[in-house]
Amino acid sequence: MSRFQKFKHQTRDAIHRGFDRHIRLAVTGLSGAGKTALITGILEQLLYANETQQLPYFKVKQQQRLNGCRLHTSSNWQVSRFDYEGAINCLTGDTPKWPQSTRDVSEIRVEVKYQPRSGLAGRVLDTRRLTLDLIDYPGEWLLDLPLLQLNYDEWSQQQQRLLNAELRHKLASEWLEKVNSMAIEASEDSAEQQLRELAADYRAFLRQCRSRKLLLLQPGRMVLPGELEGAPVLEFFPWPLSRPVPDVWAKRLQEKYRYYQQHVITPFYQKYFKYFNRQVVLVDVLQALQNGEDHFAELQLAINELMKSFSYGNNSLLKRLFSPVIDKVALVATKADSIAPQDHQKLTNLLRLMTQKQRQELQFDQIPHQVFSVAGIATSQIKKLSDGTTVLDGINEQREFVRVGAPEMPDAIPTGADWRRGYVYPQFYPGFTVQDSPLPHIRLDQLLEYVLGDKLK
Ligand SMILES: Nc1nc2c(ncn2[C@@H]2O[C@H](COP(=O)(O)OP(=O)(O)OP(=O)(O)O)[C@@H](O)[C@H]2O)c(=O)[nH]1
Ligand SMILES: [Mg+2]
Repeated sequence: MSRFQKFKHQTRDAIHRGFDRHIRLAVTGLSGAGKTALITGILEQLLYANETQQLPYFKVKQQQRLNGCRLHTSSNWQVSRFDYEGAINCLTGDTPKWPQSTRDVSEIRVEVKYQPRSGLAGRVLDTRRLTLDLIDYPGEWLLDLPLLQLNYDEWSQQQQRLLNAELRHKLASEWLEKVNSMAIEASEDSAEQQLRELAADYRAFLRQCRSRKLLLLQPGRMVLPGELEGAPVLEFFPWPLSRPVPDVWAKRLQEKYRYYQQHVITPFYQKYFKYFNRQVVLVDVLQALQNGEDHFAELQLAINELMKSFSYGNNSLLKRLFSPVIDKVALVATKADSIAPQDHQKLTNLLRLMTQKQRQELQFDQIPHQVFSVAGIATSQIKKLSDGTTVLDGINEQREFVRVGAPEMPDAIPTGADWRRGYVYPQFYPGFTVQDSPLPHIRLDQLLEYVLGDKLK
């Protein structure tokens, strides 16, 4: 992009922000939380808004003031466009499947053209435009953001606390033993070689954690390196023992950690995360219930850490022009189509309980926030059988029809006996064809109204 074009783009973005018509929505969620599916669902509903009866709560559509929506490449020309068409092809192809886990960053811009509600603005201007920017990225990389606020020692202490949990400790045992027993070499070259070896083992441990569905895995690039595969910047690890780091290692580990903060996390944060002004925090509560107590606790910790990485505040005009802050937050439990509709309220309540601390802080800062249960792409159908039981019909990975009884949904955070009994939720697969567009969803209209509605008046 030429300097002039870039200036033009930036000026236009600043003007839109100034007139309150530019939303950069942070879709925040760990790997597998449902970011890509939700973004696809949002785009699908917006593009088809005027041709569907699926959006009863999206007022601009209900009041027949929506002219339409159009997709554009984002103003950041160095980033790939979010492959909405590819995602829909996946979901509706010959063998429908979920889009793959995201491997890199992509962005997309939606232009929403609408008529203002009657009143002065309605008479003076015929149509207005709202731009909505959405960014998709690998969930693994999100967990690097909290590291920006921790030095190496603080990070190590946090990781040591995590290693006390039974499952992690078991998975780390070989690595811990190796760190503990390695004879420290005096020469710098040998020390470097030792750290490289221990970092490779730490990475193998992180990957094992991942395959056991643990969530708080840092540094994120070790789990999914992208273009950093094999780069020396990844040759570090948190110090896991209670005795201090040997001197010859300490300097190197701290240096690498700082380098990672400055050259990997900071640019990622500055490029994508700094300018958000609205946020949707996606949480896969059902998966965490199914995976058990340790996972559930890690998920709560991860949400807490993540939300510390964003700036919340009152988005005054001045702030909006120069350094936008998040002025509204939706906390969203995803994949609500995996349970019966009469249990959605319980799912919402559970997320409310899980995020009590974060909500109190938002409340204190007077940031509007609300909790939802949604499905970006709804894959099941609810049926009431003649004997009164409720079942969910869907398709499994082998594309076979499956019918399951409504799974149990706790209405409070489970306790010891509940965890021992455990929870199981169906994992449905998409079974759509191109004729099914707009694809079904659950409560995306309420979410859209909450996130965009006040800007579409
Ligand atoms: N039933 C149901 N399953 C969903 C829904 N959204 C996502 N899933 C499931 O969750 C998986 C992960 O969803 P993604 O949207 O890829 O998650 P993500 O947050 O983008 O994950 P990363 O790209 O790895 O960061 C999908 O492959 C589906 O199996 C939904 O609305 N309903
Ligand atoms: Mg994704």
